[in-house]
Amino acid sequence: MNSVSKGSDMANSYLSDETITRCESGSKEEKVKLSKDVTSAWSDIDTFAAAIRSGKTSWEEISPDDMDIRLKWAGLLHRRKRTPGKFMMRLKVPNGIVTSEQMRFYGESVEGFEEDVGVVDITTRQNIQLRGVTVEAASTIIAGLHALNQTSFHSALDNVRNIVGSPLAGISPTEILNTIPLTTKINDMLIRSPDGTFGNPRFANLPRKFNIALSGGDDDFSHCNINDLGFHACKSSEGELGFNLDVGGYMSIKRVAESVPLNLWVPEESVVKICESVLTVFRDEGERKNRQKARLMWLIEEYGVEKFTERILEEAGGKEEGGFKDRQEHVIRENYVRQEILGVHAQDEERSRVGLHIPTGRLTRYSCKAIADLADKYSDGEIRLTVCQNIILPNVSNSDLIALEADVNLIDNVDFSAGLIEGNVVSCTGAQFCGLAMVETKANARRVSARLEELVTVPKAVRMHWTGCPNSCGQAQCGDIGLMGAPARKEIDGKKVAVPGVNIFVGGKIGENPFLQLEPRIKGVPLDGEEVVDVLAEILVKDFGAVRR
Ligand code: SRM
Ligand code: SF4
Repeated sequence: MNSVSKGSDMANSYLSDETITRCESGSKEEKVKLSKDVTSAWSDIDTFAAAIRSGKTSWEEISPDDMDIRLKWAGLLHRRKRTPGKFMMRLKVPNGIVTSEQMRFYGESVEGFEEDVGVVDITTRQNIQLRGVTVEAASTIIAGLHALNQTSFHSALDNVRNIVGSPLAGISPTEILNTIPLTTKINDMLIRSPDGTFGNPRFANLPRKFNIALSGGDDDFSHCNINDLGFHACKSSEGELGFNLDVGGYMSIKRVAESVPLNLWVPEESVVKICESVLTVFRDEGERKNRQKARLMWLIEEYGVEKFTERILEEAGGKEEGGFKDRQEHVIRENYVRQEILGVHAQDEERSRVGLHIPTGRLTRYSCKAIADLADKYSDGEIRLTVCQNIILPNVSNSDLIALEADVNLIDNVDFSAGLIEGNVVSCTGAQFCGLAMVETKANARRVSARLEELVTVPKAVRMHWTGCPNSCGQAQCGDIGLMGAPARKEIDGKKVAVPGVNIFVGGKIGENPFLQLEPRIKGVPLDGEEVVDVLAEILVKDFGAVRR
């Protein structure tokens, strides 16, 4: 498997001759990936930056294969269509744990850029993206991240995306297992080279992106069902800690698939091993030609669930060897109620965790600094990101809560409390920066949710997920209400004209017993003006017990 004969470099040495042959006749992306070492992106960025700084070249002269594809290996996604010459830099933040120092650094990193382009986003994978980044700035930012024990490597192109864990890990009274040490170990296995530095080519060239999520308790804040690997915490019948494993969940234009359960329970100490094993099988056997069929689910279906389980156990050294067992029964506790993230909640007798609302996950250079200051003052410098694009400050002394609220109220775009509609909006990037978007999302999400708060009151939180196109980065199918960018028509001056619109999904569920709503209830609702607001208000009244104000 580790033959080096065809691959002329370290990265390709992890691909077998057979895989390299398949890549050679594979998709355009496979050829671009194969034509230069994975590790090149990690050093090219310094070379390009130095050349631009010294005036020897400009970003326009960098080859599009490097600029638009290979630099993604370093977490740099060129926004050629929306902000030419500027990157979005995606980081890796396992389990969404950020220090105040790192948060301050994010804000400082975008300081030199134009104000509306140089922003920072919390993503739907509990992660951070910096925007407006130029080639010259990128290499300095990467060095700064590395000095803070963080990286942007391995966050885009065909590798494992941010490892999602429970945002209440270690502080939830109902937790079965703390996901933080495990998300860190998986992340380290993936991105650190044997000498501990960032960048390890071993799983950097997969057939396609790969998502891993670990859930530490019944709430499943991590959305295991839409990840390629979803680990659900569950004690074995002997009381050992571990996880039942679900596989193959994903969303795309071509297909949205809920993960399928394996008859497999993984002890805590074999989690990294089973990740390595699945990734090895996926890397070596996954589809390399048709990118629409290159997600893990297609390989599982080729094998059949049982044979796939046998194959990954074989790769992991055997069932007994790793302490693996058949799937263990997990009974959800009686009167289970999913815990709330936003707001103030008891952590222990003296301390609280405080969930702060960040509208659509958008942070400015100012709010990054202000949040870092809050964390230093109130939460031992710790900040936790959530897949709902909000933050949690843990460990806040109960006697500090009033002062914290007063401080938060001074910060723009950070809310101590938010409405049941506005507080539960999730939104993908949309047309402001994303070249694939059919519509603008974040601004619309804010405008529409604010209007809805004016029009109706709802008895409980309603989760609205906005996504600018069917790739569903904003996970529309999971939302109580999902809005997906789509074509629409509107009568203007007596004529029907094409306008940006949304398809509206109703009834997705998260947590235990999740449900993906695959079919939109209403299609092609124009996004500008009041029509979309009226349609949503009607849905809120009919399906969610809303009352008109
Ligand atoms: Fe995504 C592609 C943004 C979570 C499915 N996604 C993209 C690109 C890179 C397209 C592009 O080049 O412009 C978007 C970058 C826009 C930008 O400038 O930010 C993009 N995806 C995002 C983020 C930032 C949305 C957000 O605002 O939070 C999320 C970043 C997560 C992270 O930190 O890594 C994001 N994307 C998701 C999710 C949700 C999840 O992981 O839970 C999904 C569905 C789950 C999945 O992947 O199975 C998702 N994104 C996609 C797809 C469809 C994948 C496929 O198999 O076809 C694409 C298209 C692609 O990869 O070719 C895509
Ligand atoms: Fe871009 Fe579409 Fe993903 Fe939104 S859902 S970030 S528009 S690719």
